[in-house]
Amino acid sequence: MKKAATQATLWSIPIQTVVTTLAVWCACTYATVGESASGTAKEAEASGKIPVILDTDIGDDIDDTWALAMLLKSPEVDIKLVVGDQGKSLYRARLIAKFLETAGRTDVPVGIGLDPKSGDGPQSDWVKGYDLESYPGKVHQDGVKAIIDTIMKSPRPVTLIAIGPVPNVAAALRREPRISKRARFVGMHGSVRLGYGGSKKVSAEYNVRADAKSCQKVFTAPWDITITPLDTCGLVHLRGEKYKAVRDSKDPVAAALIENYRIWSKNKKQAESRSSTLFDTVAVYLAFSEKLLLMEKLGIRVTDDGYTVIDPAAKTMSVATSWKDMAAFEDLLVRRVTGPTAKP
Ligand SMILES: [Ca+2]
Repeated sequence: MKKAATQATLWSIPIQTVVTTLAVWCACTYATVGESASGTAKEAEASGKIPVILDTDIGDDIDDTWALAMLLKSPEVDIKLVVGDQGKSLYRARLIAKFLETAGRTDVPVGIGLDPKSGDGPQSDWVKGYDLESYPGKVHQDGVKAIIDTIMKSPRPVTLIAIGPVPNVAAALRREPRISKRARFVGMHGSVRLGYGGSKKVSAEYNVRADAKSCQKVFTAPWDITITPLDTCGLVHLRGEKYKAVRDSKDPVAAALIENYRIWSKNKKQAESRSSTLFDTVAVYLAFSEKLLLMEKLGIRVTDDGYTVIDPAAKTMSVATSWKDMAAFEDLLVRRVTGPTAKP
């Protein structure tokens, strides 16, 4: 714990310098884009879309599949890459690729995360017989390199959305520390004042606890960090008419999502009446808006056993600590998931 606090203190010294550097870099980048941009950059600027990378442990909890569906339906973002994280990398890459293909978005590259071991999980029946080599788009064998290259080559700052443990992101920072000056980090991580299920007892939240060392690396890097801890993301479910609207939607992405949920769910009855907790969808929302949430600037320190502790000496980040309007978020989620897939 002491070590983490020391690291945070060390980082706190150059933060002003980093902020200034980032501001100058952004200004320069936008000037370059405005003056002599390529067609692609010009289009991106004209559309105003936010370049994003999704780093996901899709294939364990089902909420990542909901998050990917929401991301694909969000016109505010330009999806540059989706990478599987935290082991089982081929299983995760196949899930991502088949889901993107279902959405008609094979323009989106897929990255294979670290530790390319075999192994599968509760959605493996959905990708049974699916060959990753048949994916018409780009598949990066080295997902960490793909994260680095995507960020370093982007003419605009990239938003890196992480919705699982973060070994890929920590490895990317070790290989190329400059990514922290060209990207901002948005994560579903931690438990600040509430634990699982709205409990008053904080938890060592899974995405942090599963690889606390990597989370410490990511949470002390000199980039802009925004997180949704359990305090907000741990409260989101769809029930009643809201859930039925997704369950009965004829949209191919919504249908694939529900098919995955039925395969994943141990409680078949539940899959017909309500969603599980949809933690990761809130991180997707924070990539393009904060309107429905109360955001606080807090110093957050990650302990070795996976807790996220408020510590004024630690790096300050934007933390979604409570909802202004969770019902409006649920309505938006339903509209997005059942609505049209966003165009590239
Ligand atoms: Ca996840």
